[in-house]
Parts: sequence; C-alpha cells; structure tokens
Amino acid sequence: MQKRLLYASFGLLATLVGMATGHLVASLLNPAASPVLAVGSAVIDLTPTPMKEWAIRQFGTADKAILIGSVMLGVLVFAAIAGILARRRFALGAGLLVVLVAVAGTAAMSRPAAEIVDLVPSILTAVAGVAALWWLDRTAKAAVATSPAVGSAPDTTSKRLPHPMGERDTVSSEGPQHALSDKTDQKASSPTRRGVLIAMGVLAAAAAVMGSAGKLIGNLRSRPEDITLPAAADPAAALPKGLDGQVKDISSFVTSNSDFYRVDTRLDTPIISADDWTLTIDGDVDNEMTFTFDDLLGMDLIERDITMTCVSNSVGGPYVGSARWLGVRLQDLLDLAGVGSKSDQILSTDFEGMTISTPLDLATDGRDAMIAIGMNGEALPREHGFPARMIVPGLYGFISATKWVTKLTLTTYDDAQAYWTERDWDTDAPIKISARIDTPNALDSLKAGEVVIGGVAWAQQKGGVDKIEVRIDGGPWQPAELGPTGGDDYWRQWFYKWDAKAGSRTVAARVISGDGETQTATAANPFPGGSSGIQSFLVTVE
Ligand SMILES: Nc1nc2c(c(=O)[nH]1)N[C@H]1C(S)=C(S)[C@@H](COP(=O)(O)O)O[C@H]1N2
Ligand SMILES: [Mo]
Repeated sequence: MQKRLLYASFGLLATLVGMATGHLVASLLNPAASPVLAVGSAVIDLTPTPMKEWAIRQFGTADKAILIGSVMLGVLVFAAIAGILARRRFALGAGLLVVLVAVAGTAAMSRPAAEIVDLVPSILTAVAGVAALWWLDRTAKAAVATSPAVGSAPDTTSKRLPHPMGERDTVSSEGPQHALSDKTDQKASSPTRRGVLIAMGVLAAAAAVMGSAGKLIGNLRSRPEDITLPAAADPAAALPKGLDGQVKDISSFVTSNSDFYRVDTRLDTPIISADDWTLTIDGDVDNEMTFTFDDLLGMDLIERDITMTCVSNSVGGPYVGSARWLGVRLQDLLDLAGVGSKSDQILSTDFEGMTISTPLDLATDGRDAMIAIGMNGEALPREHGFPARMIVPGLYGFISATKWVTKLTLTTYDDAQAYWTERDWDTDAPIKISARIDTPNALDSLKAGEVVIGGVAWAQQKGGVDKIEVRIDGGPWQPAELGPTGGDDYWRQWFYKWDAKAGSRTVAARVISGDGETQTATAANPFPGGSSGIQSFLVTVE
C-alpha cells in the first residue's frame, strides 16, 4: 500500500518535471507551444458556450483558474496511475505518460498558428518525464534490493522505503554495511533509501526552478515598461476630475490599468516582443501592407477616452472599464492599404491565430476606431494586448477589441468566420446602454436617513449618458445627479441622495442616452448579443 503511494508520487513528480521542462523550452521557442497551456486552451475552445457562460457567472474572472485547476487535477490522477503502473512494469507506466503528453502535443499542434517546432516542447516533456520516472524507479528498486527485508512480508519491505516525514527504520539490518552503520547513524544505514529521497528532492527542485525560469525568461524578453510613447497628434481634452472622493464607493472615473477587467480565451499572458511584432493588412485591399511597431509610433496618433464593455457582462456586472487610449486611427491604416468594394467585415487575427470579426461599415463610419498602443499614458499592459490591439467605441469587445493583433483581413462574413461567430454569438453587436449601481450593494443593511446611491452608466455611440434615474420600491423614476462628462464614448458617474425609511426596500437605476433611448426593462442574457434589463435589488433599512 505504502509502496503504491510512493510510486504514485513518483508518477506525479515525473509529470511535474516533464511539464516544467516543456514549459521552459516553450518559453524559449514559442510560449504558446507549452503542452500545459495547449491542453488548457483546447479545453477552453471546446467548452460549449452555455457552459462557458455558466462558468463566468459562477466564478467570474476565476473561471479559467477553475477550469485549468480541474484539467490539472485530471492530469495528476493519470500521472499517479502511471507511477503505480511503473512499479510492476516500467514500460506500462512510461507508456501512459507518453500518451498523456501525446494528447498535449496534439493540442499544441492543432492551434491555428502551429509550426513543426512547436512539437519540441512536447517531445522534451515526454523525454524528461520518462527519464525522471526511470531514475526514481531505478533508485527505489536499488533500495529494495539492498534491503534486508526483501523476500519477507511485502509490508515490511515497504516500510524500508523513504517516508515523507523521514521516519526511521525499525527493522535492524542484517547486511554487513548496514550492521556497521546502524551503530552510528540510523539514516545512513540505508544509503539507497536516502538515494530515493535525494532523487525526489533533486527532481522537485528541478521542476520548481524550471517552472520559474520559464516565467522569468518571458518577462525579460521585451518589456512594455521600456517603451516611451510619443505624444498624440490629436490629443484628448483634459478629463474632468469626476466624482472620485466625493461619492464613497463608486467606480473611479478612470479605470487604472491594474483594475481594468480582463476577458479573453487565454490561460497565459502572451509575451510578445514589440521588435518582432508586425501588423499586416491583407485580403480585399489594393496593396497588402505590413507595419512594424516603429511604423505605428511614427504615424499620427489619436488619443481618446473610451469605455469598453464585454458582451458577457450581466446587468450590474464588472466587465466594463474606462481608459484613455492612444493609437493610430484604423481608417488611416485602411486608407493606406486601399479597401476594395467586396468586403463587409474586418477579420482581425491575433499573434496566435485567434480571430475576431468587426462589421466594416461600423468600424469605418467615422467613430474613433484605432489600433491602440497606449492605455492611460503607458504602453499597453501585456494582459491588455501588448504591443497593439484594436479599440472600436460602441462595439462589444468580442467583435472589436482584438488584443495582440497581427493581421486585419478585409473579407466577407460569407467567406470567413471568427472565433465567436463559429460559436453562434452575434456578428453585429453594439453595446447596450446600461446603468450600474456601485453602492449600496444588494442585501446591504443600511441606517435610516440619508443614503447615497451611486454608480456609473454608459451609452457609447448613442449620444452618451444624458440622464440617470433612480427608483425606490417601484415608485416614480427620480432624476439622479450626474458627474462631469468625458465624452459620448465614455461612462458617466452618478449619485442620488435617498432619504431611506426603515423596512425592506428595492433600489433600481436606469440610463437615458443622448439619442433619447431609455434603458429597457426587458431582460436578456449575455448570449448572443449582450445582456439587457434594469439592475434592481433589495436592501434592508433599519
Ligand atoms: N486576442 C484576443 N483578443 C481579445 C479577446 C480574446 O479572447 N483574444 N477577447 C475579447 C473580449 S471578449 C473582450 S471583452 C476584450 C477585453 O479586453 P480587456 O481584457 O483588455 O479588458 O478583449 C477582446 N479581445
Ligand atoms: Mo467580451
């Protein structure tokens, strides 16, 4: 029994060593070819939309951590089984490890941008894993062979194997070396047993070192912090101060880069060097063009305050953020390439082949669509698309905000499908107007008297936020006070001073856009074109 546990831990350790090796090698060759990430990404891509929606609702941004956690758990169960099998028949255990890696390798090779070198991390994962298992097995079998208890009860034998807590042998040795050393040091009495412990320690340390080296190498490759952005040729007007500090607990007028929500299909943070990066415009164009990062820095840059929203945001949800973006006008780039007459979509592709499609007419109707390289005065953070991403005001991120973008293909919806289009999300998805209550929270207990209700609201490309109204207990809609405006594509803070009376109270808020649209009460789920309805919840006033 104990022996089986030991071999299970051999399987786990060998697998961790293999994964760390593969991850490290991938960080040198191509971070996306890491077998661990490849399996995770494949699982994300294959998860049906309703399940993804459910996971996002249940776990929020932890959805992927939970997903990868479950995948890891599954892998480790197989790893333990491989270890146990290896005890009786090494080839069987090693074979199972190789099968596990083969699955990961297949996942790595089925990525759209996969190249033959992407097999290398998987191959080395298998080699390192099998080698580690072989070493552990050999060391342990040597320990058993020299153990005096061999041939007697198997249980006693297993006691002679290393114990995680370093428990000492109770059976005294009959062998000459053992008899000798027994008198001096119990532990040294079993050099081979110690060998197993050392082997395990060495391998665990190797896995840890390789795992962190992979991360370190990635971070050193190219750093957004080292980039100095030029000033905009067309700068944004100074943003007013907003209600920050005046209304307790409402969202800041500007979302800091570190607080900005992140939504994408990735498990890792891509490490792309701005020096290697290029953006190609192809498809239905007069001249196919390729721009380097320096090319973009040398062009006229615009600076705009824009509120981004994710289609997966439910009413009152967290997937919305507001920042100052710096970039090259999309129209300028398209003009250089010369767009033909056949296309109706811009199919943008990220560095790894993930695609997003944007309706061409909307992206080129005069709104401030751009290829952004700056966010709140800094180069884009890696999480948000370094070195460049697309930003189109008024469209949900999944049809417009391609991060790590490397290609814009002018094509048609008939000819090419993007990632979410294939998963039945809408292709034409303007952001729905919405008000969010930041304070108080649902089910809060409040003291009777003045309570400040506050939040943010947005109506990008719909004339901006014109009015916010608050309703208590289904009564009449009351006007709220508005914070200053940051432009029609930017959210607006608001608050309402409420004279709260004791009892159970329902609080609700809605926005009315500059175009005269009132936020609908009709509830819709995020899938397929964005959530709608009015945020409304209970609080207790005492
Ligand atoms: N390459 C790539 N770009 C992407 C995505 C993605 O999965 N991959 N997700 C999109 C979605 S759904 C949204 S809402 C925005 C989110 O951008 P953020 O993470 O910077 O907030 O990025 C968009 N761009
Ligand atoms: Mo999104």
